[in-house]
Formats: sequence, structure tokens, C-alpha cells
Amino acid sequence: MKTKTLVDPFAEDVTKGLTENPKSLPSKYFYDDRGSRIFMEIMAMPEYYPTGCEFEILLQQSPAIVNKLPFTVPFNIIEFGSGDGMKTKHLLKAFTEQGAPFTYIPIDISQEAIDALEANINQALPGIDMQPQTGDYFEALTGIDSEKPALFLFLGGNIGNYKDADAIALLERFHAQMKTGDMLLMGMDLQKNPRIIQKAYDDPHGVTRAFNMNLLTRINRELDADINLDQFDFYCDYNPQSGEVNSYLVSLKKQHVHSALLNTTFYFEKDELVWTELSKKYTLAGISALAQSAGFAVAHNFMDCRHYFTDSLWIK
Ligand code: AVJ
Repeated sequence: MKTKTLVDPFAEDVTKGLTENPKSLPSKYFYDDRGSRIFMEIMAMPEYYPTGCEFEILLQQSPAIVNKLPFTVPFNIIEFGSGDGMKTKHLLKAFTEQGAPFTYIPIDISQEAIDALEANINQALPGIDMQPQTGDYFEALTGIDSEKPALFLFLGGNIGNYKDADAIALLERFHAQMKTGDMLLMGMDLQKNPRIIQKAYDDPHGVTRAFNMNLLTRINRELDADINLDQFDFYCDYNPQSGEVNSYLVSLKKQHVHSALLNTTFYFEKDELVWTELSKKYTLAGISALAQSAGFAVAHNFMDCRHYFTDSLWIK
């Protein structure tokens, strides 16, 4: 057998995911430039309620969130995956109005997002003390003044993409970076009427479908592959007993696809699934249990008026 040296993590993960049984592709690869634009379309759909819910929470309850924080001395607000900062600015505004002495440290892998964030925040809150970082969350943390108390932000419901064991592992890494009394504000989607959740992912506009199919387009482009998009479908399913939305690409026939870059052929059976994403929905009891298993306690849940979503405040 010929051995290959693969350096590109995308190439490695695609090779592994399309060779294994059952097949899968990591959802983090949704977010190339085109995928990020499709995700913005998802957030603008009326069916995709989480964005509006978290916006409502931060718009209306930021003063209450600020009141729950015990910090009296200068502290850091460290945000993982800040994006363009359009939601966080409401929270920062409440801190500013209370005269709280903070430094805002947003971290994102996308330079484009950090540039947009700097422009947005500087316009909305001129004079704010801000130290944006581009790159890996944990690498960015090594350069931060860790003496100060800190509020960590992990918003948007991204934790829902992690299987339980992986979520605990990530939260334990956050925990290891935090001091006793530091706090973490976690955006988490809640279990609710299953039809509402099903519609948010199996949307009638086909935007979520395009979001998933874009993974195949990305494989064609970056790995020089010959996937025919017409021979794949998108399927997703919410299971209200497990609280999981699972998304898949489905091979519509027995076929093979070839990547010239990898010099590899991948084989698909008719109706074979490629698992692409988990979007976990929580109960308040499940949130407490998750917090505890990573060494945190829940201080408060800030929910929208319909109780669809929570910004859950945890303390170490
Ligand atoms: C950005 C991970 C919170 O899982 O709801 C939206 C991504 N996937 N529609 C989610 C997503 C399909 C989203 N998160």
C-alpha cells in the first residue's frame, strides 16, 4: 500500500470521515467563506429562532447579567468565537453604563470577523478598552494578563455541536484556564416543541440544505474531487427523547467519487449516510449536570421570554 503524507487537516479529516463506517464529516468545516455567508442566511430565517432569542436576552437582560457579576476590580471579558460582535455589544454597553472597569478580549479564527467586530464596537462604544485576537482560542489565551478576574463568553449555542464527552473535554479546558470565582456565560438552546426545532433545521427555504451541500462543494474545490451534487441529498432529524438534531448527507445511488489531490476514491452505497452535524438541545437539569461534570456551578439562567434559549451563567 502506498503511504501518503497529509498535512492539511481538512484533507486528513475528509479522508478519515469518508473511509470510516459509518461515514461522517466534521461540522467545523461548514464555515469556509461561502459557508459563513450561508450561515448568515440561516440566522436571518424566521424558522431559525436561536439568533433572535439570544439577541433578545442580551438586549433586555444585560443589566441583570452585569448585576450577577461580583467583580469590583479591573477584569477581563474574554469571548471565544466572537464573530462580528453584534450581540455582545449590548452586554458591553451595560458594563460601560455601570462604570465597570473591563478589558474586552474577543477571539475568533476569522480575521474578517475580527475586522468587522472592531469597526462595530468602536462605532457603538467608542473608547472601550479592546484587545482583539485572531486565531486558536487556547493559543490566544497564552498572551493574556491572567492575574485579573475574568468573565468568559461562549455564545451562540456552539457547545451544542459537541458530543457530550467532547463538550466536557472542551469545558474542562476552559476550566483549567480560569481562576476560582471566574465566570462563564454559555449560550445554550433548550428543548421545546419538537416541530419548532425540526423546522429550524429542516427549513422550507433549503438554506440549511445548501449549508450542508456546501461541504461537498468545498471537497470538490479544495481536494480536486468530482462529486456530483445532484447525487446527494440532505436529511436531518430532531429526536425529542435525546434532544439531538442530527444532520446528514445521503448518497442517492451506489457511486464512487475521486479526489485527484488525495489520489483516493471513496465508495458510497445507495442511501448511505454521511453524518455532518449534531445540534444538541438541553434541559435545565442537563445544563446543571454538564456544568458540574466540568467543575462549574450554574449561577443563573437568563432565558428569552418564550424560554427557547438560555445564556447560562456558570461560576468556577
Ligand atoms: C452555529 C452551531 C449554533 O447548530 O444551530 C445552524 C449551526 N447548523 N443550522 C446550530 C447550524 C444548521 C448552529 N450553531
